[in-house]
Amino acid sequence: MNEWLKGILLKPGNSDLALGDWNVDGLFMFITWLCIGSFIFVMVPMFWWAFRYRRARGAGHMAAVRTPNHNTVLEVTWVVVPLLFMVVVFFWGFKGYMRGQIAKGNAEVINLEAYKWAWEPLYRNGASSGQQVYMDDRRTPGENGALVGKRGNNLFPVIAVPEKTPVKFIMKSRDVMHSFYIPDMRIKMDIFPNRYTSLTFVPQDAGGDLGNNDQAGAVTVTPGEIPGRDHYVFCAEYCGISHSEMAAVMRVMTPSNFDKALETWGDLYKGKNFAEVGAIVHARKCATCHSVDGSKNTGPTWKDAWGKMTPMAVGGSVMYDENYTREAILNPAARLHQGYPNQMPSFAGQLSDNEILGVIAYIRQLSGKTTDADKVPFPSK
Ligand code: HEC
Ligand SMILES: [Cu+2]
Repeated sequence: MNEWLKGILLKPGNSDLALGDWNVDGLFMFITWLCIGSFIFVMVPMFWWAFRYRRARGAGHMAAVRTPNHNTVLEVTWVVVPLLFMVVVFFWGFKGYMRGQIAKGNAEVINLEAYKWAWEPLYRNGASSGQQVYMDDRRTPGENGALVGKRGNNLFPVIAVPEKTPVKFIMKSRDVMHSFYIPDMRIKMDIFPNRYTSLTFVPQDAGGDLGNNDQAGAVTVTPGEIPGRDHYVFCAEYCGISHSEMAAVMRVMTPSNFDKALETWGDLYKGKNFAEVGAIVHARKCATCHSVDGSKNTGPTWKDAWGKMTPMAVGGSVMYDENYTREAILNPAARLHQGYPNQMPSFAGQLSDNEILGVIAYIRQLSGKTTDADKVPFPSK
């Protein structure tokens, strides 16, 4: 009965917090049964008494009868008994909370920055997420090998974690409050500007041996695909208009694949030219707002944009060239594209001059105006 109800209410858990003693799932089910029990305990007598003491047919008006208004034994009982249940819930929950706070042994420390509207992990070797995926990708290869069918609109970063190894996330926000939420890991922690929060858990299922967890059908568009099992990550704190698109994919990898991912992601631009680096920058930092296929998003598309006169919000127009692009990246509010909100964060200090040249090369390429300079190998750092 318990397993049956649990199967309806919860996805299979995939971390030590879901599976261990004092686990989140156990407490969740305890509270669920407590609610069901108290519901029955209150509702059944209530309906029974309402029926039992109903006014008899044809009885007419009755004089009110004085009823007892005080019963010490009863009152102490209904205060103390629920209190005892609450004390159990408190210590059970507190124990679970501490398990999510105190890292076990040699935890893999991962820094995580949240911002409107994306996630950026930072690993021990300086690598960030090197993969972006579409969630719920239902495309299959059609003619010419091109993918056809339905998929989501947005790209989401992959956050890699090693299986069966304690991981510790140290989190901060670049702007407003967010919340790191992975339903099937049973973790959720708020993230603040000007303050760190942390949480720790042991991911369990890189081999997929713990049941149904292939939730996000992921397709990689950036180099270095490393396999693992994917789990949804959501922001659980309303943080502005694109809050609902602030998601990521947590990929649980075998420890050796995890090391491989860090190595590849630590040197993403190796062997790439400027336009290719621009495509990587786009996938990692700009794809949530700028499409490359002509579709309108929070920001204007980059397809066929280069070299055109671009209408400005204040009237008039500006040539879409190197200087306009650079200014739009470093100081987006300076000249707004007509019909678009002032929603772009400044990337000053976050993109190197060469990366900006990469973006310029990429936008040129998307407009069919590639120059030789765009094919120059990108200097490794
Ligand atoms: C949160 C959404 C968002 C993100 C992320 C974002 N942009 Fe923008 N961007 C916009 C919006 C909205 C505009 C139009 C308003 C404006 O001109 O600032 C814009 C305008 C631009 C323009 C001017 C284009 C035009 O048609 O006028 C460029 C160039 C640009 N962004 C580059 C980038 C690059 C490069 C990145 C990633 C490093 C990026 N943007 C990330 C929202 C975003
Ligand atoms: Cu958020």
